[in-house]
Amino acid sequence: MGSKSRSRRDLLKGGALAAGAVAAGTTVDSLTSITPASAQTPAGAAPELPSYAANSAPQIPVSPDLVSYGARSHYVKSVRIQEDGRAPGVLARYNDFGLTLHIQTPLQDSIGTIQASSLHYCATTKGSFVPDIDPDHHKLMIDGLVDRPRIFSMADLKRFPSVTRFHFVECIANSANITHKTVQQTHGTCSNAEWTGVLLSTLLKECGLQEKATWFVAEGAEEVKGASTLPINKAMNDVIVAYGMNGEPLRPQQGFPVRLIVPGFEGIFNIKWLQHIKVVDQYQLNMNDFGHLRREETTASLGYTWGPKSIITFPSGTQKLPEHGWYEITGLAWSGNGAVRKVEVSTDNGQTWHEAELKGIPLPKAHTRFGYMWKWEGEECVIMSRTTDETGVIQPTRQEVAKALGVPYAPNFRPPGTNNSIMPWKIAKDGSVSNGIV
Ligand SMILES: Nc1nc2c(c(=O)[nH]1)N[C@H]1C(S)=C(S)[C@@H](COP(=O)(O)O)O[C@H]1N2
Ligand SMILES: [Mo]
Repeated sequence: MGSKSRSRRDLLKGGALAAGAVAAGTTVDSLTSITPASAQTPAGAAPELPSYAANSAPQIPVSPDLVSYGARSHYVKSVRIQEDGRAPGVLARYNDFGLTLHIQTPLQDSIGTIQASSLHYCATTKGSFVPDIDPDHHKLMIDGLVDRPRIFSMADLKRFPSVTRFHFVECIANSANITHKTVQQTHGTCSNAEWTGVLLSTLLKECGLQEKATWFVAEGAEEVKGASTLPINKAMNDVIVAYGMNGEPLRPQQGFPVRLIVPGFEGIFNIKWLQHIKVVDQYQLNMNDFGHLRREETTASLGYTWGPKSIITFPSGTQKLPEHGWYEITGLAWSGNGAVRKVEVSTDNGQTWHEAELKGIPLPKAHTRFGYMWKWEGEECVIMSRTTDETGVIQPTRQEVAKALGVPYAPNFRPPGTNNSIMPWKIAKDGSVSNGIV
């Protein structure tokens, strides 16, 4: 090794790499130990970097389409998939993409915390077609137990003070297919985005909420009118009537032109193509409530919130570690109770836990990316992560959930409501990763 490359190594050792590793609670011996052999510059040799000079190498032609609306590189292949049925390989109820059903986001390829709008998961409870709504003609009616029933146009909604917040949306069906192979199949019915809109509390104050109000029913504009009943205190807390997503209007599959974002609650409450909000004084069973949620009024709203949850996205099911050495175990953590306080990673099947580095400031009811630097020596092992949220609640193991419910534990155990249990991934001696439950 020439002195030039050694000094570069020392610089990196004392600098960015070492700092990152210390934050993650590990030590890095040298650059060689963390950098794959294939990525190192041979000593003394001038680096050969490909050139993309005009006329001599591939170029992306500038088309009017690319001028008006950009596109990702054709080298990037990550795509959503239609959710499998409960048995692997069996497609869920509606197998026509014209009818939206459960479409899962490719979490294994996710970067950072925001899901690109084109890759956001998508769910429609009763398999209706996506309505093609002209925003200039769309109306949102608020009536029921209010002093001044109102009908708002999209332009009306945009005249109120707006909020812009990051929140996850997660279908109750997420983690239902917990024994499937990939993280997209087991956890891909959850995404995080930046939502912009007006707080529902602002609109309800405008309409004059009456004292008897205890619940509200929110209804979509589509054929089957997805509707849910929600507690009025949630409406007055942090529910958003959202028209913006990731810097542009909502996508049709996400409820264009306007939807509810109900932070931390089960996905089904985030009513898309929002058309009608009726304020009422008793719990009502609607299309989405019936057969999906607990039907007993006093306990109904208690089970609406997602507990602390996390999932390792790399390395995850069907991926492969190419060689021994350093890797960043990374994934997403969130909680419907508030912000993530701590994420821990175990590489020995839950016997010992190490605090992971949180990437950025954890936001309430939103995804937080975590990372943990780990040196894999080729041993067979089980890796997993767990979240503690700001209320102090810790993500449970699957066995703990079964015990709390008083049912015997089996690998295919599925809790009846929200499933926020710890997900293990198994790493074999050859580096291949598989579902750690089965
Ligand atoms: N109008 C309407 N809103 C709806 C639904 C629906 O079927 N109709 N599905 C709900 C369900 S089950 C979920 S999980 C979320 C999914 O939101 P997304 O498709 O933007 O990911 O929307 C909810 N909002
Ligand atoms: Mo859902």
